[in-house]
Amino acid sequence: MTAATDKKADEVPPVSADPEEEVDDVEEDGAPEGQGAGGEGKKKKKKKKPKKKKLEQTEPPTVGLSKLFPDGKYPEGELQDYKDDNAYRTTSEEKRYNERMAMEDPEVTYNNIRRAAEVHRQVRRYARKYIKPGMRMIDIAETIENGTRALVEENGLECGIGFPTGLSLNHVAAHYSPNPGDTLVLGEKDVLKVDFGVHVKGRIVDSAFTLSFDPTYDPLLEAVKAATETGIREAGIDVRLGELAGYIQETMESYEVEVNGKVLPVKPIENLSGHSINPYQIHGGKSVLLVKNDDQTKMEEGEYFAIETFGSTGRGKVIEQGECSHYARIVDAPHVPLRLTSAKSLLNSINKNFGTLPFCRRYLERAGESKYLLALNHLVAQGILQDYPPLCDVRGSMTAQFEHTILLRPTRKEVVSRGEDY
Ligand code: 57R
Ligand code: CO
Repeated sequence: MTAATDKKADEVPPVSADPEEEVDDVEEDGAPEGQGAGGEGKKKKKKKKPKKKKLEQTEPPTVGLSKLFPDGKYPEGELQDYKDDNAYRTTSEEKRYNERMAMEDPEVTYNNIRRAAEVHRQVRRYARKYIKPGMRMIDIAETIENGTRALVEENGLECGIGFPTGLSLNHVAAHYSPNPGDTLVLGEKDVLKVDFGVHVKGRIVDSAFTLSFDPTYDPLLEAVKAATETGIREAGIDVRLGELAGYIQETMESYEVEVNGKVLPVKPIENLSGHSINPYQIHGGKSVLLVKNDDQTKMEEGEYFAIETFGSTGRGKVIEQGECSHYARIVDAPHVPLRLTSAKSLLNSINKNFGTLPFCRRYLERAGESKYLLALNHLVAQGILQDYPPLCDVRGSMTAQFEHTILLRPTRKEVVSRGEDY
């Protein structure tokens, strides 16, 4: 609530934009309206005060969120209590105290994460309405990216796009984004995974959903949505990653989908995973696989995870296939001297524009780079950049994905990217 609104009775009303408006309704002699000298009888029409229209988001989304949240406080995500021997945390004074302590520091990440999450919700709300078969993948990607840039009020590496907009289709499960010149058009029968990220001070909100325009694969989407919800519900402080994978697998495999009269089991994709997230680092090193395994690693208090599951009607295994669009600097990559000058200047541009945040070729061109491919591949070959080619199950199979980002706060689990849509 900005100063303007919480006006105390005794305060002189602030001079609004057009002083005219103020004066009108106060007669010189203070007499009630219309009764004054010379105005006998003629009832002067009381000009209605134009109602302050509440600033709303536009379509396509263009209004920076600082305009919609003038007090800078962003909405909390969905709160889920911890279970079993961590349930005490919800009411534990000590936990609430040090959380409050943490909360005092304005810089604290929570509000930054929630601002990024609100941008994600408002951009995807428009994307889910706007995306239709017949559209070019590049137009879909740029509409999402322009929305993110406007709403997060992009400002260099302070806040902006978290990673390349994933628009993987059908048997392609992840890491496809259109490259410059891509003329691919979304088809009626396509199953589209929309996976995009927003960051504020390096705190990346990573959330994804699947769209289809034909009901055939609805059971596949239901299976994956339920498996992701199981992952979110079962995640928690001290939970072992291998066990969590087992719960996700159980839910996923309890579904099947009938395609052209053939009943196909829904398989979790065994070599894809959710992941911990660190500041400016999309994969923080801990992977939440989708098939039971003996990874005894525990989730810890304060950690930040992307819980995502992938289901497939194919082999349930992906391979790297097709032209690469996704790249990221390898965090603490060994320093290697670069002889190729074009590679040196490309690396400078990458450090300036992306740092360790993932990027794609379109973002390089947007940053003014051209004829960069040789240098790009050289930086990959030198182990300075990691390339992330599209991850594909067998042609003809269908894959789906749902993803939310969760925060393991001392007292409760916060599903920061939760929305009314998924
Ligand atoms: O979330 C270069 C990106 N991520 C964008 C997102 O799971 C990611 O491979 C990474 O741009 C780089 C995976 N797991 C193995 C480690 C077992 C994939 C699938 C989902 C995705 C896209 C992901 C993955 N790995 N890192 C985040
Ligand atoms: Co992710």
